[in-house]
Amino acid sequence: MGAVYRDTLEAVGGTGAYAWTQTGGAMPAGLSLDLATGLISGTAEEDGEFELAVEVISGALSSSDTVTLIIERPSLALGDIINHLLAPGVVLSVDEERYLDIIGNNNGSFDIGDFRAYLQEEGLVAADILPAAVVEALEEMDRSNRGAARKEEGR
Ligand SMILES: [Ca+2]
Repeated sequence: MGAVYRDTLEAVGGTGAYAWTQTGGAMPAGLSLDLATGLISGTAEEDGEFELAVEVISGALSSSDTVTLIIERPSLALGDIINHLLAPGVVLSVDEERYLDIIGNNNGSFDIGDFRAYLQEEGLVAADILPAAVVEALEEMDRSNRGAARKEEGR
């Protein structure tokens, strides 16, 4: 979850041109199958085991099979996430940051609300430990800080 995934389904024995179809199962959110190339790609936004039924057609031939995708959550240390909040871009990888954003508000960047979502998912805080107004104030502070950081970079 959070990492870019790319893998191509392969078939042999056809005419060389293959058309793929997903005939059953559910693709994890964030991933998609390119019907012309068999490429499964994207960034998974949910974990679990996903069994897909696929069919490939080439000329007069066809074949069916199942593909199992296992999506796992990265194992992160609380201390690393806190340090990353204090020094963004230093501690966690881009994939780990993306994972935290996915379980948070999925707005494309890591923020204090994503950290809160992580704490809730891990059972480290109750769902209602912070009133919504406080969370909004923290997120506004985070946005302001990012704006200030961008201005400094622009100098
Ligand atoms: Ca976010």
